[in-house]
Amino acid sequence: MGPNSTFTRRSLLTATAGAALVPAVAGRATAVPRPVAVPRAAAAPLPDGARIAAEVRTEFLHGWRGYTAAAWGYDEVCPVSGRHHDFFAPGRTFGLSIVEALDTLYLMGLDTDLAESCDWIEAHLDPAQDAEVEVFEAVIRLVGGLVAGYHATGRGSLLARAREFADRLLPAFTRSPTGIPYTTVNLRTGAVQGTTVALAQAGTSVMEFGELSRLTGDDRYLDASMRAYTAVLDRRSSLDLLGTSLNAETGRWVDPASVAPNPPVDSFYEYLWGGGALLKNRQLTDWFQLLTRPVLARQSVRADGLLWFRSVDHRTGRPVGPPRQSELAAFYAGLLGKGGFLQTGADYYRSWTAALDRHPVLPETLDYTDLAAVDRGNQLRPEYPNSAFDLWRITGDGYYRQTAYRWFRSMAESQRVAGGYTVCGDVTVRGMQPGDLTPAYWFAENLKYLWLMFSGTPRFDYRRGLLSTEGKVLRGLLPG
Ligand code: DMJ
Repeated sequence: MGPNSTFTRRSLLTATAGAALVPAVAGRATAVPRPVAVPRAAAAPLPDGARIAAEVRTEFLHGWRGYTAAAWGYDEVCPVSGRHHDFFAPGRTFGLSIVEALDTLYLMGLDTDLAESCDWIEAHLDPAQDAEVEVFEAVIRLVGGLVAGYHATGRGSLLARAREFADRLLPAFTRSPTGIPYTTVNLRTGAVQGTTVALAQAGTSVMEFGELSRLTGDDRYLDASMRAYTAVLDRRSSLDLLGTSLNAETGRWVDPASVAPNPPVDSFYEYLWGGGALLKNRQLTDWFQLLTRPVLARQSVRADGLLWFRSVDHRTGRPVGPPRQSELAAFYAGLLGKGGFLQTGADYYRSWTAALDRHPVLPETLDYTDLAAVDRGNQLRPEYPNSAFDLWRITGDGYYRQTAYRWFRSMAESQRVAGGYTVCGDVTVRGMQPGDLTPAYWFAENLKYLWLMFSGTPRFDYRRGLLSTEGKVLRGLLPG
C-alpha cells in the first residue's frame, strides 16, 4: 500500500470532493457518486509524539526479542509456546520474519539487529530450496523485503538474493499461456501449479519486479508483471469491472464476482496505483482510475451513515453475496486517498473507526449492516494503521494520529504476551482467547506505520517515500 509523489497538507473538511480529483480516462466513463462526509467522533488528546514513538519502538522490540529468542532463523515465532512456524512449506525456512523486518529495523535505528539480520541472510537464506511456494507471498515478502533491505543497507548480497528469488519465481509467469501467473512454483525445479488465480495473485508484483528491473537493468521482471496485468485488463467487463479469479491457462473467469476492495482482489488495485507512482507508468495509473470509478459507482453503499463496499457480478453490476467486509479491505481508505478520491477514502476510514468503537480489536470479517463480527478472530493485521498513515501523509490531519494511536493501544492491551504479540481467536469475548503466532508481516507493517507517523525519522523521505502492500519501503529510505 503506497502514496502520491506530491503530498498536500489540507484539512479533510475543505478537501475537494473525490470526483473532482479524478483525471479524465479515455474509454467507457462511469459516474462516481459524490462523497458524503461520515461524521467523526471526538478523539482523546494525544501524549507527546516523541513519547509515543518511544513507546512504539519499545513494543516493536518486545515482539522482535520474542522472535529472536525463540525462533531466530525460522519463519515465524509462536510467542506463547515458544515454538516456530514454517510459513511457505513444512520443514523449510526462509527466515521470513528477519527478511520482513529489515527496513523497519533500519527506520527505527536498530542498526546492530539489522546487521545481524543481514549476516543471517548472507549465511543461511537459500532461494533454491526444494519448496513449493506461493508466488504472491514470495514476491511481496521475500523479494520486496530483500529489495527494501538493500535500499536500507546498500549490501549488494541482498539485491543478489532478491534477484535469485525473482528468477526462480519467473516460471510461474513465463510458462503461463496467458501471462497470468500460476499460483505456486517449486523454487528448485521451477515446476508450476495452481491454475485458479485470484486477482491479488495475478497483479501484485509490479512494484517489486519493476523496482528490481530498474535496479538490475533486466526488464524480464517488469515485463512479466505487465503481461499479467494486460491479460487481466483485457478480460474486464463492459462495465469496467473485474471478477475475483481466472484460469491462468484458459483466461476464463472462474469467479465472476467483483469483491473489491476485499481479498482476494485487494492488492491488485493497490499495485495499479503503486506501480504507476513508483515506476512513473502512466498506463498503470490510467488502469487504476478506469477500474476504480465503477467500483465506487456500483459497489459503494451507505449503511447508518457509514460507507462500505458490496460485491456485485462484474458482468451485470447486480449485488451478490451477503453484506460482508473483510478487515483486509481497510487498506482501501488510504489507497483511495492516494489515488485522488480523498473524501471517499476519508469516509471509508471513518467507517472502520466506527467499527473500532464497537470492537477495539477488529474482527477478521464484519457484517457491515450492524458491525457484528462474523469471523471473530484477529490475525494482528496492519490495514487500519496503514490507511491512517496514508491519509495523515496526504492531509496532515491529527485525527489520523489520534485514531492510529488508539488502535495501537488496543493491540498492546489485548494481544501482548510475554513472548511478543499474538493473533487471537475471538475479539468479542473478554480475554480474547490468545492464539500463538506473530505473523511475519507484523515486523514489516503494524508498528512501522505508527513509527513513521510519530517519530519524524530523518531516515524516511516523507514526501517521496513509497511503500509496498507489505509495508516495504521501495522508495524513500534516506541515509542517516
Ligand atoms: C499483508 O501480507 C499484505 O498487506 C497483503 O497484501 C495482505 N495483507 C497482509 C496482512 O494482513
